[in-house]
Amino acid sequence: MTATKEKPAATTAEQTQDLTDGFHLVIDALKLNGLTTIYGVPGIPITDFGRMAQAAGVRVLSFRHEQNAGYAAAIAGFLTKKPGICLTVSAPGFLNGLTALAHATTNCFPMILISGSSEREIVDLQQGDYEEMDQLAIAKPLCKAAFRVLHAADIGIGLARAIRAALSGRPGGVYLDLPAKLFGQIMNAEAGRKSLVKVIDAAPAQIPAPDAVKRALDVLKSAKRPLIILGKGAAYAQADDAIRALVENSGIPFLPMSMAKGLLPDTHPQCAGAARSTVLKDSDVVMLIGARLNWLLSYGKGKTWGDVPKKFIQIDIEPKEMDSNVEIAAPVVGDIGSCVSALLEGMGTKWPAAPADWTGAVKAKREENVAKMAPRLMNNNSPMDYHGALGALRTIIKERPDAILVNEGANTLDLARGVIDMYKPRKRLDVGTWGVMGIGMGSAIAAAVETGKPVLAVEGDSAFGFSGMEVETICRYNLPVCVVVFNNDGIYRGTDVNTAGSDPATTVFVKGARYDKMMEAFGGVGVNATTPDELKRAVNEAMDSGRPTLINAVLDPAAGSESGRIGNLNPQSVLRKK
Ligand code: OXT
Ligand code: ADP
Ligand code: MG
Repeated sequence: MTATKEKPAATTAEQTQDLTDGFHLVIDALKLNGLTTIYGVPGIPITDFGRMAQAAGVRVLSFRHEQNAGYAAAIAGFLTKKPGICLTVSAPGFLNGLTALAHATTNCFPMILISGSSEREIVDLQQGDYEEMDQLAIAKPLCKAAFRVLHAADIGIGLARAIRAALSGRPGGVYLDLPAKLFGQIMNAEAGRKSLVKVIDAAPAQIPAPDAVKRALDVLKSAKRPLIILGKGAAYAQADDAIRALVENSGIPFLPMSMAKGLLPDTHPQCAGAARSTVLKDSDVVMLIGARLNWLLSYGKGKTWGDVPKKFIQIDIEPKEMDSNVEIAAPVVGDIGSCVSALLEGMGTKWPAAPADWTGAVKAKREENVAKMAPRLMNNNSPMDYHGALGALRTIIKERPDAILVNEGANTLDLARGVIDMYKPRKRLDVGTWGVMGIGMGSAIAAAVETGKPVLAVEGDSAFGFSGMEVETICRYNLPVCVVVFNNDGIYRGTDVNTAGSDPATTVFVKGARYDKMMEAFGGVGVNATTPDELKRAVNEAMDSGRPTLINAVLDPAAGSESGRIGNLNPQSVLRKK
């Protein structure tokens, strides 16, 4: 790469011909590794970097807040198996991006937060630099790895280390600290080119030990009531055909975790999503594929799991995950594609079908629950309740299985998860392991950018508020995103009253707010929908047109319960006056 006029240190024509600089080396290193989309917010010291990257053919999406850019990068990592790149300015921008980096790490999504930073000499002596902060030290405990590059000649290695750390083993978030001075450093262009590293085989196959595979098959064979739980690690692995073959060849009921919905269709005859409590309680052997026994699975013990003694088989790339909560009878450590293929091979063609009394019982429970819910989805009430509104959206996803569903909120999340069937892998993106409000618009933007598919974002009104300003970003890039805000005037409900004073209760918002006007303010389409029929019509129009749309879905403020389906996690005070 030859230097261009942006390079401040290059002064003569002779010098510029064979020089490069930090700006260009970072761009070239990203491109060399196929990382051609950046989500970020510009400012000192990375404004010019964004311009130059754009000029060099990198897609640079500018957000209104780094946290949303970070959530976009995190979910881009999940969708593509390449690290999503988030670019921030120093201290405050870096901190804004850090929540998303921690979220990516917690969820095992590969992401690299690249942040400009202030000058080491001044920061380390705490002499009060512009946006002074020891960013590397702060990032370290919140991500999988953190690196700083001080010399232009090390940019290639720095980025290679970041990519490998993000992708290999259990994926996660990586921090890359680039001090302002680095960008302007110049070096010989040829030497610069040679210093870049194309990362070969960043996530090498990790083949499970044959003993481990045999042990797992022995345990599985002994089962009378086997269950397969699919987690978002299984969705991330993109081993869709092998997983489907494992499920179908064994005939075992499967339970998808939230973001694994659609790996096999929720309408698949073996899907036990609608018989969740039954299969958790009554199963005797449980095979976890890319799912952890954390809070979302009640740690693998207690009331949720009932009295039937369980044996667990766990497939995971992270050896330390085994026995983290309960004993794992058959750990299978490796990447999901390799592990599932090895299991399939071991099962051969004569694997006994799962016991019919068990599969029959699961089917009966599922059908009972589906039948129980069906009439609630058909109402056309105004104001809407959750089931009426979700009944309309469920049909839309059924008719448009390629669309990506983004979902956050409390009731809006928990009820949509159950009501809206998914049909294809990696089409449901939500709050993840931490239950984060605010992933909505970042996820929607990245989903549209990375896949080119239409996106339906179903948002609680509180959840939407965390990233709502990004509707401008959606309009600016003219993305095919339809946002539906389930507006029940508040967090969980809009009916709380503060009996102790004139301030509103802590969980309620302005009554009758019109979120649709926000989208109109930026040239998108805004619709106020008061019935499920109106909602359905408006969403279909948005999905057909591909125009940025926000539908304010007017829900009954009394609809919803405290914390959705996880109200039990709220601590109770015996002293609280009712
Ligand atoms: O088997 P049983 O009988 O048990 O029945 C189950 C299934 O079998 C059945 N089912 C079905 N039946 C029929 N048909 C079908 N198709 C079907 N499918 C399933 O239904 C039941 C339930 O099934 P499910 O859902 O699978 O099972 P369950 O028991 O719920 O599973 C347990 C869990 C734990 C796995 C599941 O509940 C789960 O995944 N939960 C995730 C919960 C979560 O993460 N919530 C988000 C956090 S809540 C809270 O923290 C909020 N905050 C605070 C805050 C946060 N989070 N973040 C930040 C940055 N700041 C603050 C805030 C501010 S939520 C929130 C805003 C809320 O307000 P909004 O306005 O946004 O939202 P609204 O509430 O809508 O107003
Ligand atoms: P869920 O919330 O859906 O239950 P979790 O986030 O708890 O899922 O678990 C995902 C698991 O998947 C993590 O333990 C992670 O190590 C594992 N994982 C991620 N990618 C792979 C992969 N390619 N191969 C094997 N395991 C993986
Ligand atoms: Mg709400």
